[in-house]
Amino acid sequence: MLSALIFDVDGTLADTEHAHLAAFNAAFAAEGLGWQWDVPLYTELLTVSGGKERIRHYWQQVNGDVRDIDGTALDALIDHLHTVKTAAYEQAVRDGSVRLRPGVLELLEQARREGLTLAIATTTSPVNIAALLRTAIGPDWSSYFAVIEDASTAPLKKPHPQVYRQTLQRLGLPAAQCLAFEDSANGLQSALGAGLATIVTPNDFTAHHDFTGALRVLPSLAGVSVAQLRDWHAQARR
Ligand code: XBP
Ligand code: MG
Repeated sequence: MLSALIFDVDGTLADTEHAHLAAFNAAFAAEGLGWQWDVPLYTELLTVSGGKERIRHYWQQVNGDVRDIDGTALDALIDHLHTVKTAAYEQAVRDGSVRLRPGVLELLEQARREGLTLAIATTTSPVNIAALLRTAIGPDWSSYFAVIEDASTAPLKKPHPQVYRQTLQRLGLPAAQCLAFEDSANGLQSALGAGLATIVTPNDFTAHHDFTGALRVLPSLAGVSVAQLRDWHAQARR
């Protein structure tokens, strides 16, 4: 029996990564770092989940073995850059620069009407979720989701399964009664690691990823009904 749908945020509920990329670059410019990430580089960097982890990964790439600042100074720089970036991203989302992907809102609404439980399992920051969904769904957006696990509650980032395991634990449901929705290989591995059948809707940043193990790989959730999900879920359980 299908009881709950668990959604990733970035790239799945909405194509957010272009806005994240612009926000990272705005933060680097504001700090005079002379860093400018382009789409090909960001596509690579997205294999590192988590904005802070991504900045640290890039710092180590460009600084190689140079240890010109000690660990605490680097931590402080990364935290500051990420704070500036998150504020820039929030503003961009508030300005309406990010839309939910096709079929997402319809599916969320239909799932609620049919009594399915909804949850979020993401590596992004909580402020980003609120900014995106307040704009896309409205002020009552959080009432849609029984459980939200994010970067503030699950520090081990995807592909680690922690965020999905904690979501299932808080839902009080076995993985077998749920479906996960993801856009990336890291996300798929994280959901599979928690035992979840997973539907993948790739985007421009992740179309080339390996989605072996996905229950379905779809261009989007447009036209996907709860009945269809129940059918796919039942097939997966056979
Ligand atoms: C995608 C991520 C996040 C975003 C940036 O999250 O890995 O790091 O790219 O957001 P999801 P932060 O699990 O929703 O696909 O800078 O807040 O990390
Ligand atoms: Mg994602």
